[in-house]
Amino acid sequence: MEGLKKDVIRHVVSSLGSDYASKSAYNYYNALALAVRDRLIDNWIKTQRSYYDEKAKRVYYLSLEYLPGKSLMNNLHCLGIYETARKAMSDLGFSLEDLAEQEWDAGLGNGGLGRLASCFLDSMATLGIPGYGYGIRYDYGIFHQVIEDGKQVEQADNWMRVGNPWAYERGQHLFPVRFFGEVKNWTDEYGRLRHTWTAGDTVLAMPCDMLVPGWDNHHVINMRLWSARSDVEFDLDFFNTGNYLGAVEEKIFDEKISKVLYPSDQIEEGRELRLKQQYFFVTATIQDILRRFRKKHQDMTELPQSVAIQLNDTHPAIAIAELMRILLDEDLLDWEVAWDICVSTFAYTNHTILPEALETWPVSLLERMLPRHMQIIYEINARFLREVERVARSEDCGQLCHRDLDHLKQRVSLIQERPIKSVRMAHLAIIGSHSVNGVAALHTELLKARVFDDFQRLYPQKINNKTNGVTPRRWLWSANQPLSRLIASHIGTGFVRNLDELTQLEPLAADPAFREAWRAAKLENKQRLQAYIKRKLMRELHTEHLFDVHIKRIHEYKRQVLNLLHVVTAYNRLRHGQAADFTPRTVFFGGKAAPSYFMAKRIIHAINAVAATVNADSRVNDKLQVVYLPNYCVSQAERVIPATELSEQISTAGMEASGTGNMKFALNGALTIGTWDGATIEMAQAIGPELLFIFGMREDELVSLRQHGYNPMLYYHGDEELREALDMLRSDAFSPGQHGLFAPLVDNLLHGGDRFFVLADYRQYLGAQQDVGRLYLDQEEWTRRSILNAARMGFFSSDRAISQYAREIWDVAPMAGLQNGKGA
Ligand code: 26V
Repeated sequence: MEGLKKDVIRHVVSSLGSDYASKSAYNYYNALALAVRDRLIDNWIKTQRSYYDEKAKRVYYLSLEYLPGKSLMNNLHCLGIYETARKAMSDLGFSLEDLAEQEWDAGLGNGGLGRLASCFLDSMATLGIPGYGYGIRYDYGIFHQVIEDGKQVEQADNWMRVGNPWAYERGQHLFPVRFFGEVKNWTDEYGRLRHTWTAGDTVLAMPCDMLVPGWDNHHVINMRLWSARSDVEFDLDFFNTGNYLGAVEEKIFDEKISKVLYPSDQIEEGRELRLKQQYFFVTATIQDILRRFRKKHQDMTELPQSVAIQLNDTHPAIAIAELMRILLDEDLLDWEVAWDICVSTFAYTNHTILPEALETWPVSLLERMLPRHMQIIYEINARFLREVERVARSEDCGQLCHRDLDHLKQRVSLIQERPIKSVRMAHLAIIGSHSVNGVAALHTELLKARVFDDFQRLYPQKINNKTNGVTPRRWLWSANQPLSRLIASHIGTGFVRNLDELTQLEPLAADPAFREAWRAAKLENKQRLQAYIKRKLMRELHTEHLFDVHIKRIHEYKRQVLNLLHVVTAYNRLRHGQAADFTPRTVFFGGKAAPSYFMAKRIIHAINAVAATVNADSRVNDKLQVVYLPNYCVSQAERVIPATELSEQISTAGMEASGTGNMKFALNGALTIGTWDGATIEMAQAIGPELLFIFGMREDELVSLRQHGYNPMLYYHGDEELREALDMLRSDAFSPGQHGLFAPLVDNLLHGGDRFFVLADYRQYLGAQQDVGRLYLDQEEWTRRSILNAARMGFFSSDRAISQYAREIWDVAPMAGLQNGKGA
C-alpha cells in the first residue's frame, strides 16, 4: 500500500505538475490511474512478447464501436489491488468511490453492439486468448443526453477534454490512408493484367492503445483505437507555397474523420464521412495486422493459420476488399489464391435483422472514394454469380427454370439496383467470410430461414450461432459488491472466472437466512441508487417500492410505449379506486434516442409527460412513481442494474437479436418480464420459464397474424382500458395546453399499422404485470426465484461466448500457463 501511495504522490507532482498538498480529486484520480497503468504496462509488454515467442495465432476484433465505460474500478479489481487502493486513497484523504466519479465514461458506441465488443475484450484477456480490439478513437463519443421540458437535448460528449490517463498515444507510428485517386492498369511479366491505385488524398492514422487486463492472470491485451492526423504538417511544401491558412484548413478537414461517433443505430444513413471512417479504420488496421504478420512470415498463404479477423457487423466489411487489393496489387497473388486467404481469415457477426439497419453504399460513392475497391467488389460479384449459376444448374431441381435463377441472382447479388445502385455490405461480408454468426438461437434461425435464406441454401455450413454473453467481472463483481461478497462468502470467488459455479447457490435458495441476506444486499443497492437519484435528480425514491426498470436505446421495436401504456393503465386504476391490491412500484426508464429518430424522441417526451402527471398526483404517488434517468450510459447501468427487481425485456418477438441487458439484470437477481425474443428465450430455458414472467405473441404467431391481416383497431375497440389509455395520450391529459403532442404515437399504433404489435400484446402484458405485483407481496418466494435466476446464469458469461468463438470460428487456443489464472 505504501508503494501505491508513493506512486500516486509522485504522479501528482511529476506527471501532472501539481502540488500534492492541494487535494484536488481530479489530480488524485488521474495520478491513481497513472499508477495503475504503470502496473499494467509491464504485463502488457510481456504478453505481446509471448505472442511472438509462441508464434500464437492472433484474433483481431474489428468494431466501429466500443463502450468500455470507466476503467479505474475494473482495473483495480482485475489486478487484485482494490482494497489496497481503497486504503491508500483513504490515507491520502479520499474515498475511492468519489475519485472514481472523476473519470468520464468512454462512450465510443451506441449500445448493445459496442458494449458486447468491450465484454468480449475483457473475456479474451481473462481467458488468455491472443486478441486485439481495433476501433476508432472518436473525439466525441455518444452524445450526452439532458432532458429539458421533457424532451431529449443532445450535448457534445467531449470525453477527452479532461484527458485520458489510460491511453498511450503513439504519434511516431503513423499509417497512411488514401482516398479517391484513380486506378492504372499494367501488364506483368507473365502477361497478366495488373492494377495500381494511385492515391488522391492521404490522411494519417495514429494508434492510441488502451490496455485491457484479464482477471488475476497477468494477461493484458490491447484495444488499439485510430485517430486521424493530417499529413499536411509532414509535407513542408504545403506550408512553403505560401498558403499557410489553406494548409491549416486542409489539416482540420482531414482530422474530421475521427471527430464524432455516428449516434444512430438500426437506421442506416449512408453518409460520406461515415464511409470514410470505415475505410480509414479498416486500412490502418489491416496494415497493422500485416506488419505484425510479416515480421515472422514471408508467405501470405500462411495468413489464415496466424490471423483470424472478426467483423463486428458489416461496418468494417470493406476490409474484405482491402485485403484482396493488397494481396492482388501489392503481393501480386492470383485471384483464387488471394480469395482463399480472405475467406479463411474473415468471419462476420450479424447483429440485427431490421431491414433498415442493413448497410448499403451507393456504387457512385464507392467508385469515387475507393475506385479500386469498387472494381474488386464487381469482380467478386461476377465470380460469385457464376458460381451460383453453376451450383443451381448442377442441382437437380426441376422447378429451377431460368426465371428463378435470374431472381435468385438478383436476390444474392452484391449489387442492388434500386432505389439507387448500391453495394449490399452484408452480402460482401457473407461471401468473403468462412463463418457468419447470429447472436442468439432465435436470431440465427431467422437469419437462416428469412434474411439470408438463399445463402443458407448455397452455403449450409456457414451460418452458425454464438449466443451473446456479458462479463461477470464488470457486471457482477465490480458493479455489485454487496451481492458478490455474499456469494463469495458461501461459494468462494471462483464464479468470477467460471460463472457456472453460481449453480452452487441453488440449494441456498431454500435457506431462509440466505434469502434474508440476499434481500439485504438488494436493499443496500436500492439505497445506493436512492442516494444517487437524490443527488442527481433531487428526487426521493421509496425503497419499499418494487423497482421496475426499462433501460436501453429508445426504439419502437423495444416497445417502451407498451410499458408506458401499462403505467397509464395502472394510473387510471389507482385514480378510479380500482386497484386496492396494487403493489407499490417505481417504474424507471432510461435510454437515448438517435437525434434524427422523430418517433423515439417523441416517446421520451411522452414518458416524461406521463411521469410529471403521475408523480404530481397525490392520489397515487405513494403507490406509483415514474422516473426518467437522463443520460443512460455504462456507468449508470452499473448503478441501476444491481438495484433492479424487475427487468423489462419486452421487444416484439423476433426483433431483438439478442439483448445483453437482459443477462446483466438476471445475473444481479432481477426477475424478468419479457417476450419470447432474443437471448431471453435461452435465459428462460436455462432458468426455467416458470421463474420468469413470459408473455405475448411468439414470432411465428406474429407472422401468421401479419399474413391474416393485423388490425390494431380491433384491440382498441375491444379493450376499454386500452382505449382509455390511448385516448388520454392523444388528448392533452399529459400535455396540458399542447393538444395532439403525442398524437403521432397513437396514430402510429392505430392508423400506421402498429408495425411492432404493441396493441396485440397489451392485454397479456397487463396480466403478466399483475402476476409480478402479486408475487412481490410474497417476499420469500420472490427472493427464492431471484436466487435461482442468478444461480442459473452461468451460460451467459462472455467467457463462454468467447470460448466458442475461439474453438468454432477462430481456431485459436488460450496461451499456455494462463488458463487457470496462474499468471505467466
Ligand atoms: C447500425 C448502424 C446503421 C448505420 C448507422 C450506425 C449504425 C450503428 C450500429 C448499427 C447496428 C446496430 C445493431 C445492434 O446494435 N444490434 C444489437 O447488438 C447487440 C449485440 O449483439 C444485441 O444484443 C442487440 O439485440 C442488437 O440490437
